[in-house]
Amino acid sequence: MAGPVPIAHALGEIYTSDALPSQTERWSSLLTKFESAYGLPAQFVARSPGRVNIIGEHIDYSLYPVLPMAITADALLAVSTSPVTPGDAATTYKIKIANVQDKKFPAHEFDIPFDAVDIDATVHEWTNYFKSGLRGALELLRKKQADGFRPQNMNILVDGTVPTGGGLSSSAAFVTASALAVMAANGEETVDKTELTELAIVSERAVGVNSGGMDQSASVFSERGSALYVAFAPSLRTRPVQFPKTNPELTFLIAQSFITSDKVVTGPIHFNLRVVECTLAAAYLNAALNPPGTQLPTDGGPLGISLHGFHETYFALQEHATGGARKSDQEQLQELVTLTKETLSKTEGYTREEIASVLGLTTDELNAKFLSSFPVRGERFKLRHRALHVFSESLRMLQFLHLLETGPSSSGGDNTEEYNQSLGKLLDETQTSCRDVYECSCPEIDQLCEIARRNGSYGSRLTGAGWGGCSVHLVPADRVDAVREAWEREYYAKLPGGLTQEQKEGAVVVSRPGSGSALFLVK
Ligand code: NG1
Ligand code: MG
Repeated sequence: MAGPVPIAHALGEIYTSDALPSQTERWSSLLTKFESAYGLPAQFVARSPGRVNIIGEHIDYSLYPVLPMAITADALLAVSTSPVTPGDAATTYKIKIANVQDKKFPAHEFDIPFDAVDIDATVHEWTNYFKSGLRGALELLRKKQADGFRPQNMNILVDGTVPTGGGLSSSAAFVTASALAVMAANGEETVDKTELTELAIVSERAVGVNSGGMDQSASVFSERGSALYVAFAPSLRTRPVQFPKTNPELTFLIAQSFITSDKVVTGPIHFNLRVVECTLAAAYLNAALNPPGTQLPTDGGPLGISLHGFHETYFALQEHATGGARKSDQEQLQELVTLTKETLSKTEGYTREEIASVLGLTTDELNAKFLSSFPVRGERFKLRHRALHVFSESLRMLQFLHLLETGPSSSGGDNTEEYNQSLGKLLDETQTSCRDVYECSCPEIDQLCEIARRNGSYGSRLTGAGWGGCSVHLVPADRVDAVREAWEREYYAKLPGGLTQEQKEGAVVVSRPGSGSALFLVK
């Protein structure tokens, strides 16, 4: 599974039996447009899908495992390359990049110096995502290839179908497809999936978001027909997880709220602030509960240390001190919920001064260490709430995974209904925790969930970062139409301003788990 990204040697191979006819048209039209834009044919297409997270929300950047799956919507980059004119005079290479939606995403030409890719994260510009993939891929290429490595010029035409700002990770699809395209353009046609994912995780941070690693992993590693278990510590590990066959079949419905939440814009009060709060909670719990001077591992979290690192350290020290047996992961998480309630007692949150004094730092030192790499705004940091969400959500993720792996019990009678309800209950509990404890839902998402449950969904919740975006619902196949119709009547029809035809068509998707990143050579 950690193997290279597959290459199809003829473009025809992507038209598998379940590909929609519209996909065939889409690919042909991309290649035709490429030729008319650049006056020569594309040499290859890099593809990466969006993802929906099934369970494990806002815990990836605390380095706890998550369970997403790839969706069919994706980012495609059609590419042709040419070498930089030889000779010592050249100091730059040329990237021409355009998008099939050229009004929304205008074309650009960049002359980029050989040695550095400049990204201005303060400007909200679609090509920043390409550049972040470019920067990461070049770092890897420089390690792999001999001295004097010079990037190729590239002509690129992008076609993305993952809605932006919608919780389905258009950004990871675009960054991983971009990185893959740059690797291929520079002669690396088999790319190690772990390397590709890790570079995409780090490079997406260049766009100004404290990204976890779930999206990039799901985009790169997913396999058709399965969800993907992704663990981050001590290092990235993935494995496909099959859904049990039940009758009626269980489907995941994805519903857009059409409330756009853009992390780059609202990060300081939403996403990036949560990352900071979780990191501060880890530091605080460590100072309060571990012996003085205990250092947490810098384990790859966006700000160095993580709640997962605290978790591991705390129990390792406990086992060592008491000589006791290792508790199960579920027991440990339950204990952490209790400890958090006792230790982080202030429900109104903590000021910088209060946190600094527990950590034995000055406020300036605290700011420099935790509050300066990404802009955040906040007077009080709700460490109790954030830690409680992370530990309880990790517990729910493990319980959900366990249910999927054991399936409905075959011992005596049919308990499918009860089984489906147990899965759904965990999803509903995630939504409650996101709404009340992590405070990342919004009234519109809450409403979509409520409508769905009333019409036959077993469990409903937001997916992705929240504050708008998408929701995911576990619905038996025979209730899909009822849920859809209820949303149409009670939610979409009432949205102020109404929906465009395109929005109507994209509002609700029945998603099948799709396959991850791939490169297609054009013959
Ligand atoms: P979205 O907003 O769907 O891209 C974000 C993070 C994920 C994860 C989820 C919350 C980025 C690129 N993605 O997803 O890593 O933390 O929120 O579970 O920041
Ligand atoms: Mg994103």
